[in-house]
Amino acid sequence: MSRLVVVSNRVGDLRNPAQTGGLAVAVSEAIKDRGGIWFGWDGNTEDEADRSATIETIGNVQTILHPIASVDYQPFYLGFANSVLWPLFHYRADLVRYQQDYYDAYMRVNEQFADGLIPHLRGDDLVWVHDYHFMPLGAMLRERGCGAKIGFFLHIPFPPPDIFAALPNHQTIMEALLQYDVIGFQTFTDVTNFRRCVEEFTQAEVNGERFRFNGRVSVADRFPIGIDVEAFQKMASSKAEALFSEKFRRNLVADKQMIGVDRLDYSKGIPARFQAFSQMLTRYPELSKTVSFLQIAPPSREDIGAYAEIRDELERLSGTINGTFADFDWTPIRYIHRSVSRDRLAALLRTSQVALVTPMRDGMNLVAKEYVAAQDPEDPGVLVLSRFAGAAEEMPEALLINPFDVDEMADAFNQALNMPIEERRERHEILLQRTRAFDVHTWQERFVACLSDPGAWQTSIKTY
Ligand code: ADQ
Repeated sequence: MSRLVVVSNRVGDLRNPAQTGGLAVAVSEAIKDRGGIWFGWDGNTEDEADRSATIETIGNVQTILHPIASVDYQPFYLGFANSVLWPLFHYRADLVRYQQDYYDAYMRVNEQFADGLIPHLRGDDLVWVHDYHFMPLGAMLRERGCGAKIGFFLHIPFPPPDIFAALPNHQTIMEALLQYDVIGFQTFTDVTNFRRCVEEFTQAEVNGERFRFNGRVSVADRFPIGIDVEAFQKMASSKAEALFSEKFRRNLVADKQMIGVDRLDYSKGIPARFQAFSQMLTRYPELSKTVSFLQIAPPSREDIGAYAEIRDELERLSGTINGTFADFDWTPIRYIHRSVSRDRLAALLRTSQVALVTPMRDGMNLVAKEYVAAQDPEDPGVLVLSRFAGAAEEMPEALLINPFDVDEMADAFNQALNMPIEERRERHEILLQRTRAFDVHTWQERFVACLSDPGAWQTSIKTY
């Protein structure tokens, strides 16, 4: 069996993968099965003269932590990755802050990663590169003579050609992507957008989801990521945490709780969600004091202007909404701006009657799946889900909403709070089935199977 070599920005803790979430669990599971390497950034932003990679061996797996020079970190990570690619791929061309030196640093860091990785590779390895930070890495490994199979998985959306064209050097990036044997996406929409970009921006021969370019054949498919359902269910029913969330809820003096859990990011649609909650209280005054809304949003990428702005906006909005509606014995919105342990998060999801997952655009959104897994099947809560989350493709039984339409959202929140138990059970049962069928293990196994034999891979059909 071939070894698996995983490349991602951050390397999970192989000794304690549960702490870093489902992705680390799935990746470490796959590497441990086959033996291999997990290669990524060492997390250091300080310069120590010629810092070298840190290599650690745990059983049949090596972790290699590679440095990024401090002069490159800012333009590579905050610059090109998160002020150009992230907004553009989330359809927010207005937030792109492109500079030539960001792009140069992006290419330089990818070259350094290729140089760092190549001596460790064998010809029969399966190399699996993750996410937008490393799109050109496969092509750079090829330039250095790598003949192994190399696959790429994009965790965020892939935009349509009109938006992708706003990326300076978009042609170079497209051609680099066609050096991978497998190019994996979260949804059919992403695969379709990618195919259209191949047609528009490259000379590749296109045959369905297979492309021939410069003598290499690549296959694109959807590999929807999921969660570790059993592990999350176990956390959600932990007694100690359940007690904590019950007590917390009683303190709110409201019968029902709505919950939102997101990294504080403009793509997650939190301000519109706050507005819709406010609109719901205006339209349905009988809900006053019966429901409170808990939003947990830990800080993220705070060095970038757009992230500082959204933080201010939410503080303003929650203040205004509480100022308008609160009473001596009722706080409508609780907004918690920090990270919460995974067990506590799971218990909070279980004890909330409605989850609001309303991103303007999202690759998948794991919180939607975590909410479904956390519910008590006898008395499950209701998931309100944006049509623009990748998860909506697999979860049409959620209450699907358009996050740009605040009125529609307000009505959906009210509908969710009043949904009869039979309907909640019916919707939940099928959502849980699907969350199980597309869990993180299936995701990992399907990708590795495709990468092992891309020529024989049958791309997935459009039904569930
Ligand atoms: P993210 O944008 O980070 O991931 P998401 O899929 O929702 O988004 O995953 C976030 C994870 O962090 C979830 O497991 C959630 O429980 C956890 N989390 C959020 N807030 C937390 C808090 N306050 N405390 C503790 N944990 C918290 C990117 C893409 C997504 C894609 C994933 C995986 O943007 O679309 O689903 O990768 O591919």
